[in-house]
Amino acid sequence: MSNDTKHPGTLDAVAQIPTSRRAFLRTASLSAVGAGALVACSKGSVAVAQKAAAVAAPPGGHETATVAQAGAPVVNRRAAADAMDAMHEKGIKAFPAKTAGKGNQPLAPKMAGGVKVFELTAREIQWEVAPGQMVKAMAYNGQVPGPQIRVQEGDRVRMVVHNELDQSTAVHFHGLELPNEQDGVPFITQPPIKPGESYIYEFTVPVGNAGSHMYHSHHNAAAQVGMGLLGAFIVEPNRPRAIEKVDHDYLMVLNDGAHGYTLNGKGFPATEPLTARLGEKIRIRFMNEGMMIHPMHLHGMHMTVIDKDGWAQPQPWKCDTLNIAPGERWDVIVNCNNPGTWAFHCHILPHAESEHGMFGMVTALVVAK
Ligand SMILES: [Cu+2]
Repeated sequence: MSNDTKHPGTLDAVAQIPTSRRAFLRTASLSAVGAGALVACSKGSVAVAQKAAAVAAPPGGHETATVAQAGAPVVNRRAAADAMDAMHEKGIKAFPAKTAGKGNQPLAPKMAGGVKVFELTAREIQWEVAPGQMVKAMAYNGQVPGPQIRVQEGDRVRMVVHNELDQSTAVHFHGLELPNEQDGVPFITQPPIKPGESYIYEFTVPVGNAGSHMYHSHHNAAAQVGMGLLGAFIVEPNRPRAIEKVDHDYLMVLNDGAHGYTLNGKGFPATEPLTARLGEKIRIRFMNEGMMIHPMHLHGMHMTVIDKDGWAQPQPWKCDTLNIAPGERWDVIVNCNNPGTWAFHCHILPHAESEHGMFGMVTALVVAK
């Protein structure tokens, strides 16, 4: 009978269990995990596990049945489930967890003769990406994402950039259709900004170029953007559409570099929930500063997509899962008509959940009655 648990399918299933799951099973104090228990954790081999359990279970004791093998230690499946569930519950109960530092803070410009002047200082910092988890970051003005810049179509803007990093950098204004020399790409449109140097960009935001744009490093960018040199550059339209009139305007900047999977610079449970009252309309500006796609899925309500990369869609369209590719910005409206706390997460599940519970690209939309 123990042959059942040595079926080739069983071994395949065990081989597919990621290292971290095996680590979990060890740390869950399961006395010498037998093949039967591993199978029980693997969806693909449920039938095999059930068969093994049925064989080993005492009559009427299915709920807390132990899986036994000749010569193998006994494992309590219920205890294993409880241990895993406790980790999941702990994460949810901690949400939203307080951490030091907050990104996306609005940066007020200084006015200089009709020009809106913004100052950015790039510097290496320590950043608390999740509770107690400090990481090395490169940040504008000490924030990840960098400060939120909001201007209007037609504004004259001056960006003063100070480089206090140990490496050169440059700033690209992603989505803005600027004169070539303001594009921020070293050796194509400008020299790199060396450590200790400052550089000034100045341009007029084109009329007709409103929407959710970004600014980020365009030098050693996989590392620099991955470590936090990025931010939102939002251009308000001169003539807003009726559909843009909302009660809350939320930013959701996605990243997947050195800090893991993050929303607005934090991983769950340190992510911030979106909140609204029943009947309110919210706008969410998704921006992907990472290197992977992230299909963002909202539970309980649909999203109405209005803009892609700042450009109005020919017609608003609806979805509940919206794929955000690197470099893309998508603007959606949610009519918050379903009360409750709704999970809101990337649906590439290894970006959001493990046997230890939820992490990374998970937040919630809380609709209060
Ligand atoms: Cu993802």
